[in-house]
Amino acid sequence: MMCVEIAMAANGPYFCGMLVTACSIAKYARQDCRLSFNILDGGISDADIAFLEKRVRDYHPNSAFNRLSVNDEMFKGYPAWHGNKMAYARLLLPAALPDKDWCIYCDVDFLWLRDICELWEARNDEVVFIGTADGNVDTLAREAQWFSKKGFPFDSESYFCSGLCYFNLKAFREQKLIARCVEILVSNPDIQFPDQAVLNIVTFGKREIVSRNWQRFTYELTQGLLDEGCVVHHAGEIPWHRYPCWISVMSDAVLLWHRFNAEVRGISLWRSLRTYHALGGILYHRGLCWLLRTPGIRQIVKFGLFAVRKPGVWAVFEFRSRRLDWRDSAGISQEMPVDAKTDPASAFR
Ligand SMILES: [Mn+2]
Repeated sequence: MMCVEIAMAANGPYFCGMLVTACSIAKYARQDCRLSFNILDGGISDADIAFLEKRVRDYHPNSAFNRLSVNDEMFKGYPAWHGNKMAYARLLLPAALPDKDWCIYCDVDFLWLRDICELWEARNDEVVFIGTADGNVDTLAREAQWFSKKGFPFDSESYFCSGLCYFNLKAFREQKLIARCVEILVSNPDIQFPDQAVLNIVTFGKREIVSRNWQRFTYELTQGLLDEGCVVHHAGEIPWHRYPCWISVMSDAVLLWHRFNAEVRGISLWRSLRTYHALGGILYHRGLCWLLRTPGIRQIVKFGLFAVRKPGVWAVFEFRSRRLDWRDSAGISQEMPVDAKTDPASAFR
């Protein structure tokens, strides 16, 4: 039987993300394969791990768990990323899983709506790494500049986002690529996207790029993509994170995550939202999203902001509200087998 090796890393505050990511993998994976979850644990409680194992097995009984302890001390001397160093945990995988040849690593701000076994079958021993093109214009521009300043080769078509890393662990060990990553990290404290940049450097010319449906940023989501089946990455839009900024909107992609979280935890959608967000925050950020989708109000806000010479603020609004329409996303949620009494959708009906 095929056994899919999966790895994820989290500390206590990110456990809520890991739970949703792991359960979504389990839910959409076909049943005639084995799922092996390697949990890089930066401080998760035993009770949380037990709950995760139980819920994952409810979706996919043939699942196994391997808990590996990680701490920030291991990454001394590496530049910090958003205040913590758990992003580097993925660099431990070739050594932490010495008897495994391949492994799919993913961030814990993911929602899988596609069968991971299909990606597992894309293994290709000719390459050391499989990823998806990043495609974010801003990231590519910044990285192209930094790479050329440092003399590293760069190609925007194959520059990948490290939220999803499909490692050929055997090749990484044989070619000692992690040692090379560490060397680059320690000698370049001005690196902009630490783990992502070094992995792009050491795998250059030796990687395969697969369909971006294996990693779609929330701002790209459309009903068509959800129908095809894709993997959602909440980069820059963490569903359990409070963004205090007045121009933040609570997009439909965030509600989609909460809907799934509600299903996993057996609570209502509203309860899921309230666990992480203040009432005023929900009403304001969700209200803003709704207002900006109303064409007349859109025009007024746009006109007003241009009149006071703030086209940049308008651009941010437009970018953030250009996300999947809530009514369209009802299609996908109806496919989730949910008990009528715990149906998270009922909160908004
Ligand atoms: Mn992420």
